[in-house]
Amino acid sequence: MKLVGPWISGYTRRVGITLNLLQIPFEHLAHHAYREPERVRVFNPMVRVPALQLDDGQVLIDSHAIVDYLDSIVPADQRLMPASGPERVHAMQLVGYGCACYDKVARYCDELMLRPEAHRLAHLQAGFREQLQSGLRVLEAAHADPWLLGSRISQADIMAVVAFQSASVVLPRLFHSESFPQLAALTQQAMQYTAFSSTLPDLEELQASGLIDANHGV
Ligand SMILES: N[C@@H](CCC(=O)N[C@@H](CS)C(=O)NCC(=O)O)C(=O)O
Repeated sequence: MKLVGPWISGYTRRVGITLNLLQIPFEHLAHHAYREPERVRVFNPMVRVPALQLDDGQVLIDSHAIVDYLDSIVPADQRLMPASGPERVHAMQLVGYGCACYDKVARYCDELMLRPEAHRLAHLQAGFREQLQSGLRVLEAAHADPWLLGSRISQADIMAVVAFQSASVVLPRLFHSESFPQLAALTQQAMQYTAFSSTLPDLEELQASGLIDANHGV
């Protein structure tokens, strides 16, 4: 399989962590949708990542569809989402908040990277920050013992960690271990796993994207 997209894309990172946790071998093509559109277009005419090319050449897009597919090809006891019932509903709620939070980080970043400062809308940026804070508070209140669904790691943990880490890099003064101690502890726990630590975007990648300056943080 080939996973297309850089780790700076939280949705690509979600798929990379999932592939790693499920021990599915893959080739990583870190093509960036904005910086290398022609390379991404080969896999997705909409020039969006992540895209996952299967060994038979078919391509799946959208992290939701991709992780659902990946769960379907591993034995039931390894899956990262509960199959049914109240546990699945709870997991879907948490994954929904994790994705929505990451979405706000991504939109905030798009504003920073793509729109010249003079044209940025302060109320839009403030709105993203408030929405992000509200969403992360929901995840902070979801008790992780040791993981959000209990004894086993799940998609809820993956997306909560991806969203919190991204928020704390982009807006470090708002999102840190004192304001969100539970999410910080969950992140620290997850980072013990190579699946998470090996997919962390490096500082140079973040600086090249214009998201953080040399002082690390905006
Ligand atoms: N719902 C999609 C969102 C994918 C997404 O927003 N990808 C971003 C990078 S994180 C991207 O490629 N943006 C370029 C674009 O959509 O034009 C998913 O879960 O995969």
